[in-house]
Amino acid sequence: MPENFKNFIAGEWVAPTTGAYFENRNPADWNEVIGCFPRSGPDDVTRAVAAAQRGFARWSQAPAPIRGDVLHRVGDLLVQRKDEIARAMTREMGKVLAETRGDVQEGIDTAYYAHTEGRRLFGRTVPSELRNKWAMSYRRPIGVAGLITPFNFPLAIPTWKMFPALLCGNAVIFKPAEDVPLTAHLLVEVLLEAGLPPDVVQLVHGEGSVVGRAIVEHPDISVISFTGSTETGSSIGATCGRMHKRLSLEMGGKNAMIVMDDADLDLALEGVLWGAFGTTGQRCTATSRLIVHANVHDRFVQLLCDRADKLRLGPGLEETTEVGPLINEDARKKVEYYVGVGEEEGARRLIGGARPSDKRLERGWFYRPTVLAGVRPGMRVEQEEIFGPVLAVIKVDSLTDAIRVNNDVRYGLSSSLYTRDVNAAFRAMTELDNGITYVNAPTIGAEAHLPFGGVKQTGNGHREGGWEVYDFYSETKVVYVDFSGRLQRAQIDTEA
Ligand code: UN1
Repeated sequence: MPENFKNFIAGEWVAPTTGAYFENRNPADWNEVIGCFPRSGPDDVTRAVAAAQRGFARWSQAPAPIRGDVLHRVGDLLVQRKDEIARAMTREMGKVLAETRGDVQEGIDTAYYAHTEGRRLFGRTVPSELRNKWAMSYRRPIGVAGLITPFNFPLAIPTWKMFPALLCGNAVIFKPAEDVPLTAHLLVEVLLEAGLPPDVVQLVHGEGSVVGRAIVEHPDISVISFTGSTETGSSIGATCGRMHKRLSLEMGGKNAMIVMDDADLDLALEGVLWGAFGTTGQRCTATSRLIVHANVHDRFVQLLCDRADKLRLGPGLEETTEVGPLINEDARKKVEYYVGVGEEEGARRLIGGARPSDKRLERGWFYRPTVLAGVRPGMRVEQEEIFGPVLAVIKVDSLTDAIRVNNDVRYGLSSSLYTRDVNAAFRAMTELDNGITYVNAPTIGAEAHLPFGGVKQTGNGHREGGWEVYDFYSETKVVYVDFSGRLQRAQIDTEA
């Protein structure tokens, strides 16, 4: 019998009030049940919020450097448990071990960065316009934050949200994606072992339409951070707008790599293989469009297909595997649907477009790396996020065209340009309409200490990571101290 896992609410591991559970299966072999996790209901969220409010009352009073010390210990424990967590993550999520180790490493980096921020959290002291008066700002915790996270970075993305939220003195309610509850469980274990006061973190498993919704709609949760689809993000945005909640959204992408005719093609080839087929194409930052200059198009696409067709599919736990499975049946159906759409639209399927024939892989959600050539701007496979190992290739005649094609989608997360021309590189840096642009590197691989996020319908103006996210999880308070001993009227009593 698979183990029944629990929620963590009010300082205890507890069964859900619903008594219901869902199965967590290995996407590389769906016969393997990893465990059963709570299919929680709104009452579990209500209990979690009450506990988080108690947690907040205490934790918000702890000095920020002390909060930072707890996060340092979290980083140390993640270092110790890196391999164990990576293996658990590969079992439930599917991506290869090198990548799940990288996912844990991103959490470690985020923890150590948060620790340093505990001794910064800068406010400002600025001159007052009046004599004998000081004017300054500092940062205060907000309250209870609701964090709703996706399957593709089961550890890193929760830490991007949770560690800054905690460092700023908030309490958190964590609702991980249904596909990756085990990694979430392990992360909460680590937080508790590191000495985080138990009421400060609550873990509530379950479905987005039930638990996620209850979190978004709860009046005592004042901050929401969500990573996932643009459609869900829009509806969360409507609720948060109505309820005056602070909201950070990180949503879809349709990221392009541009390869100019003066590019180092060997370098660009390694880049596109990693950007398009790493994580089986399931990154928000994945390279899903390849925009190639006509002068090198045929040669580059040939090189790409030769290599991509040889990528080794298999279970992520095997060290020789290069591409793991998709996350679940719906994900594979979506990929199959879009490959069909692309062919109907007139794209040419050069490789892939099918499940692997290998019998060994028939109980997993595998799909072969797929390259669609002859894609024209405006086709659905060029515009819509597929979230799988499908690359749409568009031929262009100039950098101007390449930039236009890159920008002409509703998303704006990351972009990439391969060239040896410094002027072209700087022009692209200025004109590519994305939150992140890479020069001579693929569209994936953002580092934890820089702001991460996109423009247009990828986000709503906030950034995760780096220094900027600390503004999101704190409230600015301004203090004026008038030590003149008399009434001074701003904007009126000014004198040189
Ligand atoms: C995501 O794709 O949702 O930049 C996050 C990267 C990773 C994070 C990706 N560091 O590819």
